[in-house]
Amino acid sequence: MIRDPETMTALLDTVSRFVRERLVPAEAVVEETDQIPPAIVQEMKEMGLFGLTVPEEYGGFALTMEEEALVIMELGKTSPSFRSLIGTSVGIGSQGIVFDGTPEQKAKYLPKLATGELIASFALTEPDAGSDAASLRTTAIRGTDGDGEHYIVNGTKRYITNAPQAGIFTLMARTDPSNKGAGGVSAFIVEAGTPGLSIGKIDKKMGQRGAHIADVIFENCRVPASQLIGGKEGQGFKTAMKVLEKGRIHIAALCVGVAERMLKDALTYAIDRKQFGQSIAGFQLVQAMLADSRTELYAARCMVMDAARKRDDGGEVSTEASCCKLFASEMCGRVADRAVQIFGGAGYLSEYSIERFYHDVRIFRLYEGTSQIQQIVIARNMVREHSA
Ligand code: COS
Repeated sequence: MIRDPETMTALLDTVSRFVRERLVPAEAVVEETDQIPPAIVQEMKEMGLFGLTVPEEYGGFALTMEEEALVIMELGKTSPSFRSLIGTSVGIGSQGIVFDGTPEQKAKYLPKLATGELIASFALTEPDAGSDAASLRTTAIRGTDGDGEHYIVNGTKRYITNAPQAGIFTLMARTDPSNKGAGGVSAFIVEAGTPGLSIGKIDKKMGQRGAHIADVIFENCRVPASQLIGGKEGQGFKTAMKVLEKGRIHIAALCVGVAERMLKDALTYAIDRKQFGQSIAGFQLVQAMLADSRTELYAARCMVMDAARKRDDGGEVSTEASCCKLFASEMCGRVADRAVQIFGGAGYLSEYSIERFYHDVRIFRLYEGTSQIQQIVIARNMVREHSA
């Protein structure tokens, strides 16, 4: 749903210009320094990009899913590290509060998230709980002392995007150790700097330099009871699943954006590059790679827009979100591979951006649910719907 086409066009133009004029020229610097230049982060804040999904009453743009997907596609046309900082905060990091937070929690955190004063992070995965998220072992045990009701949190979260930058973490922890399943899990807002919370070293990874992940370690970390999202125990896994469901459409939109950029670069290269006395874009075997990429990209874009509109209309989109994430992330991997092939030897050199994108996009098939998890969600829903 696009609420106001004129405002939306203006926003997309602004983001598109920012990507072209500020982010694309800074891609190499991010790669070299493993850091998004602070001046660019400041500009992102001033543009309101950290408030894309925050409700208007808390200072955000309150974008619909369709609008968010369009903005993320634009932001995808550059190094995905830029999107990682913004997207994790406006996406999985903050949406638990938007969906299920109490009015007090929303009033306290959402305005600061909207301005980017606070960056949000999502702490679900653990060393032994990845795809099987409900088996998480981090505990949050309720108690009372002279300072009131609180939870004592112990455990380690792994691969946590934005951990070093985060001002708050949406934490999933087990409040009922006797319940080893999803029903024993609750969600919390934990502020960075809370005694007992520490951040591990920044992990070295395959791509997306400048987007940082690290362990988040809780050692007898005392979290006030008021930080329990929604004020109800046992709801945390559902909050996480709702957040991830929306996140999967967001990531699929990102895959579309990045694939568009890679295909544009590959097409430009194919037209410029001369072999056997002509532009290689004139050779049918190269044309096949361009055409297959364009076709799959079109399909992914249509899927994302359809799922986003369905969600905006209040529809149940668990299956569609997983279909989008599965298809778009796999498509993006294929487009990256073909783009390297079109660039030939140049595609293997760091000098050309395609080498960087090839590494950057590999994570799309892994995070926010692997391709195999998406297949499981889709098939399970099919069986459930058939039985009903
Ligand atoms: N929206 C709302 N509730 C949902 C939901 C959704 N999209 N998906 C599941 N739930 C609810 C279920 O309805 C169920 O509630 P009830 O017990 O009241 O029926 C509860 O959550 C548990 O669901 P389920 O039984 O399906 O849980 P499983 O342990 O079988 O796990 C998968 C389901 C595998 C789909 C889940 O663990 C998953 O998504 N894993 C991947 C995690 C992931 O994406 N990690 C990336 C980390 S973030 S980068």
